[in-house]
Amino acid sequence: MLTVYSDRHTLHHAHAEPFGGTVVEPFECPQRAEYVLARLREVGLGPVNTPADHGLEPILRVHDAGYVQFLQTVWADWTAAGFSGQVTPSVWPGRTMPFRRPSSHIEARVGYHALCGETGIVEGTWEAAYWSAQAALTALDAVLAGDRAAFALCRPPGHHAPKDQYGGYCFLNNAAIAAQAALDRGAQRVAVLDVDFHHGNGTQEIFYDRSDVLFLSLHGTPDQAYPYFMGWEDETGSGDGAGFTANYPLPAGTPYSVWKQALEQALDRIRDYAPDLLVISLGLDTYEQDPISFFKLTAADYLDYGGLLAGLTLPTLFVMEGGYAVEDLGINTVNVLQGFET
Ligand code: SP5
Ligand code: ZN
Repeated sequence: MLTVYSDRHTLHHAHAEPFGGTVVEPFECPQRAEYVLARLREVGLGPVNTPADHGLEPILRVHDAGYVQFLQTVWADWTAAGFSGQVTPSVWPGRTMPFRRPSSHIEARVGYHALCGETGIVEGTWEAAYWSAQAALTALDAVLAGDRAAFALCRPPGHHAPKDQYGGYCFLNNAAIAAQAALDRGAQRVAVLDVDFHHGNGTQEIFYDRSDVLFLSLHGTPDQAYPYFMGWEDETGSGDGAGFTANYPLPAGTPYSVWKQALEQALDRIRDYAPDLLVISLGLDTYEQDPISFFKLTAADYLDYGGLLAGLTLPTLFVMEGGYAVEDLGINTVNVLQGFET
Protein backbone atom coordinates (compact mmCIF):
# COMPACT_ATOMS: atom_id res chain seq x y z
CA MET A 1 0.00 0.00 0.00
CA LEU A 2 1.25 3.46 -0.92
CA THR A 3 1.84 5.95 1.90
CA VAL A 4 1.95 9.69 1.28
CA TYR A 5 3.93 11.68 3.82
CA SER A 6 5.46 15.16 4.02
CA ASP A 7 8.20 15.98 6.52
CA ARG A 8 6.81 19.52 6.56
CA HIS A 9 4.47 18.34 9.33
CA THR A 10 7.33 19.12 11.76
CA LEU A 11 6.73 22.84 11.10
CA HIS A 12 3.65 22.49 13.29
CA HIS A 13 4.86 22.00 16.84
CA ALA A 14 2.78 23.72 19.49
CA HIS A 15 4.62 23.82 22.79
CA ALA A 16 1.85 23.98 25.35
CA GLU A 17 -1.62 22.57 25.90
CA PRO A 18 -4.02 23.51 28.70
CA PHE A 19 -5.04 20.37 30.56
CA GLY A 20 -7.07 20.20 33.76
CA GLY A 21 -5.91 23.61 34.94
CA THR A 22 -2.26 22.98 34.17
CA VAL A 23 -0.21 23.33 31.02
CA VAL A 24 1.31 20.21 29.49
CA GLU A 25 3.32 19.24 26.42
CA PRO A 26 0.84 18.89 23.53
CA PHE A 27 -0.44 15.34 23.04
CA GLU A 28 -0.51 15.98 19.30
CA CYS A 29 3.25 16.16 18.68
CA PRO A 30 5.63 15.68 15.70
CA GLN A 31 6.97 12.34 17.01
CA ARG A 32 3.59 10.80 16.26
CA ALA A 33 4.13 10.81 12.52
CA GLU A 34 7.75 9.71 12.91
CA TYR A 35 6.72 6.59 14.82
CA VAL A 36 4.19 5.68 12.16
CA LEU A 37 6.69 6.28 9.36
CA ALA A 38 9.34 4.18 11.11
CA ARG A 39 6.93 1.30 11.62
CA LEU A 40 5.65 1.16 8.06
CA ARG A 41 9.24 1.17 6.80
CA GLU A 42 10.13 -1.57 9.28
CA VAL A 43 7.38 -3.87 8.00
CA GLY A 44 7.83 -2.83 4.35
CA LEU A 45 4.22 -1.74 3.89
CA GLY A 46 5.04 -0.17 0.52
CA PRO A 47 6.46 2.97 -1.08
CA VAL A 48 6.41 6.31 0.71
CA ASN A 49 5.84 9.28 -1.60
CA THR A 50 5.88 12.99 -0.92
CA PRO A 51 2.65 14.83 -1.74
CA ALA A 52 2.09 16.52 -5.08
CA ASP A 53 0.84 20.11 -4.88
CA HIS A 54 -2.85 20.28 -5.81
CA GLY A 55 -3.06 23.95 -4.84
CA LEU A 56 -5.69 25.73 -2.77
CA GLU A 57 -8.65 24.93 -4.98
CA PRO A 58 -9.60 21.54 -3.44
CA ILE A 59 -9.18 23.04 0.04
CA LEU A 60 -11.52 25.91 -0.86
CA ARG A 61 -14.15 23.40 -2.01
CA VAL A 62 -14.57 22.56 1.70
CA HIS A 63 -13.28 25.51 3.73
CA ASP A 64 -14.40 29.16 3.66
CA ALA A 65 -11.98 31.50 1.90
CA GLY A 66 -11.93 33.88 4.87
CA TYR A 67 -10.93 31.04 7.19
CA VAL A 68 -8.15 29.88 4.87
CA GLN A 69 -6.85 33.43 4.72
CA PHE A 70 -7.00 33.60 8.52
CA LEU A 71 -4.86 30.47 8.79
CA GLN A 72 -2.36 31.90 6.30
CA THR A 73 -1.97 35.22 8.12
CA VAL A 74 -2.74 34.56 11.78
CA TRP A 75 0.86 34.13 12.89
CA ALA A 76 1.98 37.39 11.26
CA ASP A 77 -0.99 39.28 12.73
CA TRP A 78 -0.44 37.75 16.17
CA THR A 79 3.21 38.69 16.32
CA ALA A 80 2.48 42.13 14.83
CA ALA A 81 0.16 42.71 17.81
CA GLY A 82 3.17 42.18 20.06
CA PHE A 83 2.32 38.65 21.18
CA SER A 84 5.20 36.20 21.41
CA GLY A 85 3.71 32.86 22.52
CA GLN A 86 1.78 30.39 20.39
CA VAL A 87 -1.56 31.68 19.09
CA THR A 88 -4.12 30.99 21.84
CA PRO A 89 -7.77 32.06 21.98
CA SER A 90 -8.87 33.95 25.07
CA VAL A 91 -12.32 35.21 24.09
CA TRP A 92 -15.21 33.73 22.14
CA PRO A 93 -18.58 34.83 20.81
CA GLY A 94 -20.18 32.70 23.54
CA ARG A 95 -23.80 31.71 24.00
CA THR A 96 -24.85 34.99 25.59
CA MET A 97 -22.56 37.16 23.47
CA PRO A 98 -23.29 35.93 19.98
CA PHE A 99 -21.39 36.91 16.89
CA ARG A 100 -22.93 40.02 15.31
CA ARG A 101 -20.24 41.54 13.10
CA PRO A 102 -16.54 40.93 12.62
CA SER A 103 -13.97 42.73 14.71
CA SER A 104 -10.65 43.17 13.00
CA HIS A 105 -8.66 42.67 16.23
CA ILE A 106 -6.51 39.57 16.08
CA GLU A 107 -7.82 38.30 19.46
CA ALA A 108 -11.38 38.51 18.14
CA ARG A 109 -10.46 36.78 14.90
CA VAL A 110 -8.72 33.97 16.78
CA GLY A 111 -11.72 33.49 19.06
CA TYR A 112 -14.09 33.55 16.09
CA HIS A 113 -12.19 30.78 14.31
CA ALA A 114 -11.27 28.69 17.37
CA LEU A 115 -13.57 25.80 18.21
CA CYS A 116 -11.88 25.34 21.57
CA GLY A 117 -8.69 26.25 23.37
CA GLU A 118 -6.28 23.34 23.42
CA THR A 119 -4.84 23.79 19.92
CA GLY A 120 -1.86 26.11 19.57
CA ILE A 121 -0.77 27.76 16.32
CA VAL A 122 2.89 28.49 15.59
CA GLU A 123 4.72 30.05 12.66
CA GLY A 124 4.73 26.93 10.47
CA THR A 125 1.23 25.67 11.27
CA TRP A 126 -0.33 26.79 7.98
CA GLU A 127 2.41 25.20 5.89
CA ALA A 128 2.15 21.92 7.80
CA ALA A 129 -1.66 21.89 7.52
CA TYR A 130 -1.47 22.69 3.80
CA TRP A 131 0.85 19.75 3.10
CA SER A 132 -1.20 17.47 5.32
CA ALA A 133 -4.19 18.18 3.06
CA GLN A 134 -2.00 17.67 -0.01
CA ALA A 135 -0.98 14.26 1.37
CA ALA A 136 -4.65 13.25 1.52
CA LEU A 137 -5.22 14.51 -2.03
CA THR A 138 -2.15 12.69 -3.34
CA ALA A 139 -3.14 9.41 -1.69
CA LEU A 140 -6.58 9.91 -3.25
CA ASP A 141 -4.91 10.21 -6.67
CA ALA A 142 -3.52 6.70 -6.23
CA VAL A 143 -6.90 5.24 -5.28
CA LEU A 144 -8.67 7.00 -8.16
CA ALA A 145 -5.98 5.64 -10.47
CA GLY A 146 -6.87 2.11 -9.40
CA ASP A 147 -4.94 1.28 -6.23
CA ARG A 148 -7.10 -0.81 -3.90
CA ALA A 149 -6.08 1.43 -0.99
CA ALA A 150 -3.66 4.17 0.01
CA PHE A 151 -2.61 5.75 3.29
CA ALA A 152 -2.29 9.50 3.84
CA LEU A 153 -0.02 9.93 6.86
CA CYS A 154 -1.53 13.31 7.65
CA ARG A 155 -0.29 15.55 10.41
CA PRO A 156 -1.83 17.77 11.70
CA PRO A 157 -5.08 15.76 11.72
CA GLY A 158 -8.34 17.15 10.33
CA HIS A 159 -11.65 15.64 11.41
CA HIS A 160 -12.55 18.24 14.07
CA ALA A 161 -12.27 21.15 11.63
CA PRO A 162 -15.60 22.31 10.12
CA LYS A 163 -15.73 24.83 7.27
CA ASP A 164 -14.34 27.79 9.14
CA GLN A 165 -12.91 26.72 12.50
CA TYR A 166 -9.85 25.01 13.95
CA GLY A 167 -9.55 23.00 17.15
CA GLY A 168 -9.13 19.51 18.51
CA TYR A 169 -5.60 19.69 16.99
CA CYS A 170 -7.14 20.13 13.50
CA PHE A 171 -6.97 22.98 10.94
CA LEU A 172 -7.93 21.65 7.52
CA ASN A 173 -10.29 18.70 7.27
CA ASN A 174 -8.11 16.35 5.22
CA ALA A 175 -10.70 13.55 4.98
CA ALA A 176 -13.45 15.95 3.89
CA ILE A 177 -11.17 17.63 1.35
CA ALA A 178 -10.35 14.22 -0.15
CA ALA A 179 -14.00 13.11 -0.14
CA GLN A 180 -15.07 16.32 -1.92
CA ALA A 181 -12.21 15.98 -4.42
CA ALA A 182 -13.35 12.44 -5.24
CA LEU A 183 -16.87 13.73 -5.92
CA ASP A 184 -15.47 16.53 -8.06
CA ARG A 185 -13.55 13.96 -10.06
CA GLY A 186 -16.52 11.74 -10.86
CA ALA A 187 -17.45 9.72 -7.80
CA GLN A 188 -21.21 9.66 -7.19
CA ARG A 189 -21.18 8.70 -3.52
CA VAL A 190 -18.46 8.66 -0.85
CA ALA A 191 -18.66 7.12 2.63
CA VAL A 192 -16.49 8.59 5.39
CA LEU A 193 -16.09 6.22 8.32
CA ASP A 194 -14.50 7.89 11.35
CA VAL A 195 -12.94 5.40 13.77
CA ASP A 196 -10.99 7.98 15.78
CA PHE A 197 -11.92 7.91 19.48
CA HIS A 198 -13.37 11.41 19.16
CA HIS A 199 -16.49 12.35 17.24
CA GLY A 200 -15.68 13.74 13.79
CA ASN A 201 -17.70 16.89 14.34
CA GLY A 202 -16.00 18.82 11.54
CA THR A 203 -16.65 16.21 8.88
CA GLN A 204 -20.23 15.78 10.10
CA GLU A 205 -20.88 19.51 9.90
CA ILE A 206 -19.40 19.82 6.41
CA PHE A 207 -21.61 17.10 4.92
CA TYR A 208 -24.63 17.24 7.27
CA ASP A 209 -27.17 18.39 4.69
CA ARG A 210 -25.88 16.32 1.78
CA SER A 211 -26.71 12.85 0.52
CA ASP A 212 -23.59 12.38 -1.62
CA VAL A 213 -21.46 11.73 1.47
CA LEU A 214 -22.49 9.20 4.10
CA PHE A 215 -20.72 10.09 7.35
CA LEU A 216 -20.43 7.54 10.17
CA SER A 217 -18.56 7.96 13.46
CA LEU A 218 -17.77 5.62 16.37
CA HIS A 219 -16.64 7.60 19.41
CA GLY A 220 -16.70 8.28 23.11
CA THR A 221 -20.18 9.45 24.13
CA PRO A 222 -20.53 13.26 24.29
CA ASP A 223 -21.58 12.82 27.92
CA GLN A 224 -18.02 11.84 28.72
CA ALA A 225 -15.74 12.84 25.87
CA TYR A 226 -14.55 15.72 23.73
CA PRO A 227 -16.02 17.42 21.67
CA TYR A 228 -18.92 17.07 24.17
CA PHE A 229 -21.46 19.11 22.20
CA MET A 230 -21.82 16.82 19.18
CA GLY A 231 -21.95 13.15 18.29
CA TRP A 232 -25.28 12.03 19.77
CA GLU A 233 -27.12 9.17 18.17
CA ASP A 234 -30.03 11.37 17.11
CA GLU A 235 -27.82 13.51 14.86
CA THR A 236 -28.70 11.83 11.56
CA GLY A 237 -28.46 14.61 8.95
CA SER A 238 -30.80 17.35 7.72
CA GLY A 239 -32.54 18.35 4.49
CA ASP A 240 -31.17 16.35 1.57
CA GLY A 241 -28.73 14.81 4.06
CA ALA A 242 -31.45 13.38 6.34
CA GLY A 243 -30.43 9.81 7.09
CA PHE A 244 -26.88 10.20 5.75
CA THR A 245 -25.14 10.76 9.09
CA ALA A 246 -24.80 7.92 11.62
CA ASN A 247 -23.32 8.23 15.11
CA TYR A 248 -22.32 5.41 17.43
CA PRO A 249 -21.50 6.96 20.84
CA LEU A 250 -19.97 4.49 23.29
CA PRO A 251 -19.27 4.74 27.03
CA ALA A 252 -16.05 4.76 29.04
CA GLY A 253 -14.37 1.37 29.22
CA THR A 254 -15.79 0.08 25.92
CA PRO A 255 -13.86 -3.08 24.93
CA TYR A 256 -13.26 -4.24 21.36
CA SER A 257 -16.10 -6.79 21.51
CA VAL A 258 -18.61 -3.94 21.93
CA TRP A 259 -16.82 -1.48 19.64
CA LYS A 260 -16.77 -4.16 16.93
CA GLN A 261 -20.56 -4.57 17.11
CA ALA A 262 -20.95 -0.86 16.41
CA LEU A 263 -18.41 -1.14 13.59
CA GLU A 264 -20.38 -3.99 12.03
CA GLN A 265 -23.54 -1.89 12.11
CA ALA A 266 -21.66 0.93 10.41
CA LEU A 267 -20.26 -1.45 7.80
CA ASP A 268 -23.80 -2.66 7.02
CA ARG A 269 -24.86 0.95 6.47
CA ILE A 270 -21.92 1.47 4.12
CA ARG A 271 -22.76 -1.70 2.16
CA ASP A 272 -26.35 -0.50 1.67
CA TYR A 273 -25.11 2.90 0.51
CA ALA A 274 -22.79 1.31 -2.08
CA PRO A 275 -20.29 4.18 -2.30
CA ASP A 276 -17.65 4.53 -5.01
CA LEU A 277 -15.02 5.32 -2.38
CA LEU A 278 -14.51 4.68 1.31
CA VAL A 279 -12.54 7.23 3.33
CA ILE A 280 -11.39 6.05 6.76
CA SER A 281 -10.64 8.76 9.30
CA LEU A 282 -8.05 6.62 11.06
CA GLY A 283 -7.52 7.60 14.68
CA LEU A 284 -5.75 5.20 17.00
CA ASP A 285 -6.80 6.89 20.23
CA THR A 286 -9.24 4.02 20.83
CA TYR A 287 -6.16 2.21 22.20
CA GLU A 288 -6.30 1.01 25.82
CA GLN A 289 -3.19 3.00 26.69
CA ASP A 290 -4.19 6.27 25.06
CA PRO A 291 -3.53 9.07 27.58
CA ILE A 292 -6.66 11.18 26.82
CA SER A 293 -9.23 8.54 25.82
CA PHE A 294 -11.15 5.66 27.38
CA PHE A 295 -11.76 2.74 25.03
CA LYS A 296 -9.92 -0.54 25.55
CA LEU A 297 -8.70 -1.69 22.15
CA THR A 298 -5.45 -3.68 21.99
CA ALA A 299 -2.80 -3.89 19.29
CA ALA A 300 -4.28 -7.17 17.98
CA ASP A 301 -7.71 -5.57 17.63
CA TYR A 302 -6.33 -3.17 15.00
CA LEU A 303 -5.26 -6.10 12.83
CA ASP A 304 -8.72 -7.59 13.22
CA TYR A 305 -10.74 -4.55 12.25
CA GLY A 306 -8.40 -3.78 9.36
CA GLY A 307 -9.61 -7.09 7.95
CA LEU A 308 -13.25 -6.15 8.52
CA LEU A 309 -12.74 -2.90 6.60
CA ALA A 310 -11.22 -4.84 3.71
CA GLY A 311 -14.35 -7.04 3.68
CA LEU A 312 -16.29 -4.16 2.13
CA THR A 313 -14.14 -4.59 -1.02
CA LEU A 314 -14.25 -0.85 -1.72
CA PRO A 315 -11.50 1.46 -2.97
CA THR A 316 -10.27 2.80 0.35
CA LEU A 317 -8.39 5.92 1.39
CA PHE A 318 -6.95 5.90 4.92
CA VAL A 319 -6.43 9.36 6.41
CA MET A 320 -4.47 9.65 9.65
CA GLU A 321 -6.28 11.40 12.51
CA GLY A 322 -5.51 11.08 16.27
CA GLY A 323 -3.71 8.64 18.58
CA TYR A 324 -1.53 9.78 21.46
CA ALA A 325 0.10 6.69 22.95
CA VAL A 326 3.03 7.75 20.84
CA GLU A 327 5.39 4.80 21.26
CA ASP A 328 2.76 2.27 20.19
CA LEU A 329 1.17 4.48 17.55
CA GLY A 330 3.26 3.06 14.70
CA ILE A 331 2.41 -0.54 15.52
CA ASN A 332 -1.29 0.16 15.97
CA THR A 333 -1.65 2.25 12.82
CA VAL A 334 0.24 -0.16 10.62
CA ASN A 335 -1.69 -3.08 12.13
CA VAL A 336 -4.91 -1.66 10.65
CA LEU A 337 -3.25 -1.30 7.25
CA GLN A 338 -1.71 -4.78 7.39
CA GLY A 339 -4.98 -6.27 8.62
CA PHE A 340 -6.61 -4.66 5.61
CA GLU A 341 -4.09 -6.16 3.22
CA THR A 342 -4.21 -9.75 4.46
C1 SP5 B 1 -7.66 14.51 16.31
C2 SP5 B 1 -7.95 14.27 17.76
O1 SP5 B 1 -7.88 13.14 18.22
N1 SP5 B 1 -8.23 15.34 18.51
C3 SP5 B 1 -8.52 15.22 19.90
C4 SP5 B 1 -8.67 16.54 20.57
C5 SP5 B 1 -8.90 16.38 22.03
N2 SP5 B 1 -8.83 17.64 22.66
C6 SP5 B 1 -9.39 17.77 23.96
C7 SP5 B 1 -8.67 16.95 24.93
C8 SP5 B 1 -9.40 17.02 26.23
C9 SP5 B 1 -8.75 16.03 27.11
N3 SP5 B 1 -9.48 15.79 28.29
C10 SP5 B 1 -8.90 14.59 28.81
C11 SP5 B 1 -9.47 14.13 30.08
C12 SP5 B 1 -8.65 12.94 30.46
N4 SP5 B 1 -9.11 12.35 31.67
ZN1 ZN C 1 -9.16 11.65 18.47
